[in-house]
Amino acid sequence: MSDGQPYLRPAGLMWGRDADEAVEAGIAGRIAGGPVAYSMVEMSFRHEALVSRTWRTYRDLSHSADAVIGDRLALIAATRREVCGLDMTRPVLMGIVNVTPDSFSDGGENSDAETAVAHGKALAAAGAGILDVGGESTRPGSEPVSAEEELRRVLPVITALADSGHVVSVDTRKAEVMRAARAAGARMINDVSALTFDENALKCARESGGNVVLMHAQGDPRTMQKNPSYDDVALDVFDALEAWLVRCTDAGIDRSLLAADPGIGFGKTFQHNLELIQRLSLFHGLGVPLVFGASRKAFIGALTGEKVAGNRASGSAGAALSAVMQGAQIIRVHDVRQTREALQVWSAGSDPFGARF
Ligand code: 8Y4
Repeated sequence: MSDGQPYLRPAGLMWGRDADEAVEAGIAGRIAGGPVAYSMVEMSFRHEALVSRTWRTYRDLSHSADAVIGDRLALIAATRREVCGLDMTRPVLMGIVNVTPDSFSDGGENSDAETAVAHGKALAAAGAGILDVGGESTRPGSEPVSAEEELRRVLPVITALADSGHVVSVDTRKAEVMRAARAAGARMINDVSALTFDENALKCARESGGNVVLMHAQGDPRTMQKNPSYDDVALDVFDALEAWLVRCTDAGIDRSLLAADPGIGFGKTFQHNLELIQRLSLFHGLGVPLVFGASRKAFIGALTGEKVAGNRASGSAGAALSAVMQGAQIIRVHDVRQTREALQVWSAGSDPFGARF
């Protein structure tokens, strides 16, 4: 959007009871049919590499005669379709199940798989609605693995968890892994390259007929943290996600099967990550469920001084809370129990007569 069209970011956010009452009073609009409402809108305009911003009340903007603005407000408002049979009008936790050698000590033949399955079941019991199973590390600087090795790691875990009735997503960039994972019972593809890494991924995702998470990354995991650069990080990520959504729908994937994720930490500096969190509600203008993953990432350690990733549960819960307050629908976390508890207590105080988490 370089031709003077505005980007609309819902602001002046309310959650739970205040949201209901402000919508009822006609001074706020609901986001995605969910627990959040907004009373103000920040409008951003691009001028080459520069951005100007201005503020409107929701009330004023909702009476705009401009069709572009009306269309964008409608995308923000529309109730999202279910994802893997899960209602998107309340936040869902996606529990992380890593099946990489660095995530478990290698004992015997199947010990990695058995440990991962047990871990996944514990995350589901702790409150995860989706289990995200991945066999390739995409940490900054990590090396790619072969499809054979990735399949060897994730397939037994996906099969066991899906057969036990859990909703499983597969975290992969490879079409071959997507196809086999779907056949083994995975209901969603979570691709940190937004179906751009593997030339067969787009076709494979369409044929699978399942949900797909398109995550934004600048560069590939090996080099992405070298020198991340944007004109305006939130607007640039928005445009990239919009372009990838169009690429998917052009390839025949139903838009209601797609979700979008700004990709915290993937080709972003510390400052970029914070700005993406601050402006997260912008991405509701894409009209699809938002996935958000900040769990244990380096910027949390930088903020709290906690160098050990496994000790970042409370800091990560703070990030999750920020995302849920802004209406993000799916929160990808390692520490499901701690995140669920933090959100439960906070949401009860925001919604004393309801239960929207
Ligand atoms: C410690 C632990 C430090 C983990 C860094 C990390 C996302 C994702 C990843 C995300 C979606 C990670 C697969 C990176 N992050 N998928 N995957 N969104 N949709 N790093 O943010 O967890 S892996």
